[in-house]
Amino acid sequence: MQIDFLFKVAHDILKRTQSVLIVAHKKPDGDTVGATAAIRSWCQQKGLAVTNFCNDPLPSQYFFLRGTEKYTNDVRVFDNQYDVLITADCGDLHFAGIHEHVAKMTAPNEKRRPLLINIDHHITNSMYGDLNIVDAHASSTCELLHRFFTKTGVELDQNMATCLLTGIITDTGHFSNPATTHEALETASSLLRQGAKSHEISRRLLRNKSIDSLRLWGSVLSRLKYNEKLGVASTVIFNRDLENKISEEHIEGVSNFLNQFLDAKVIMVLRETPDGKVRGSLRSSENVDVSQIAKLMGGGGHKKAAGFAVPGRIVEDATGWRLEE
Ligand SMILES: [Mn+2]
Repeated sequence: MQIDFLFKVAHDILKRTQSVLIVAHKKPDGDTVGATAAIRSWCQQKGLAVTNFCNDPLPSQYFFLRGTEKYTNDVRVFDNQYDVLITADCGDLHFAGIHEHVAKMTAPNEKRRPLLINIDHHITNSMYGDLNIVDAHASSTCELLHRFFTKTGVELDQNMATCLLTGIITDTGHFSNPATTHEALETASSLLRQGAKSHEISRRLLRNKSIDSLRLWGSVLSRLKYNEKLGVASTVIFNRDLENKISEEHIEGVSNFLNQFLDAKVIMVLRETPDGKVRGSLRSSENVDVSQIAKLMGGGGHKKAAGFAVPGRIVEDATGWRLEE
């Protein structure tokens, strides 16, 4: 099978590599963090010089995974030279937040050009790498990475197993959404055998809400609207909600939460951002391909989970929400 061949090529390349830059996507989630932290551990075991970059600071809930405190968002790391650049869980380089930096590194006549390995499971992946290890059937990048490690004979230590399980648990919504395939469960099971700390993951990812953030969730939930004809449930988060010491990371997960507890065809959470944009987060549990809706808005993602960002703000009217320039 082709992907096994790609695994072998990537493994051979990394055998001959001395320095690696590993990139997690903007607004990092458990899958991109788990995958990049596992790759970091493995590269360090092999004695490589490793740098981990993420455009946004990592939410502190991930600091239990080894090496995550070393991630940097200092773009000067792109001034250095690397043999290989690996992106994990990044559908495209804009989503990764490194489009301009990579364009510079790969400009014609540029001698620093690293080899770009793209490992991902987004159906909308733009295949931007020199090597594209992309499988849209995988529940998570971490599941795909586990296959890579298994097929190439890499032994996982307890930390690596915990990193990979974090990604699977995140992208399957704690084994509740349609990404919960038998492969996802088999991978999780084998990771548990390899020592992954599942209780610790649940504690760090779930039981981490403050009273203030739960109150905010309360007001966001109280704005829920339901369009019966379309089967769309929606709610909004305004910029003013985020005043008073509540940081962005506390409202992550509202759309997943609704998807878990509400029987609607499509769930849409619109959220104003401080830089004058509206970010849409779409989820579906039925046969609606929300990545198509996201694409119409200039975004992307998976069939069951997708998103977009457009300039503007949210205005409430009699029938629902409207986006205004
Ligand atoms: Mn993912």
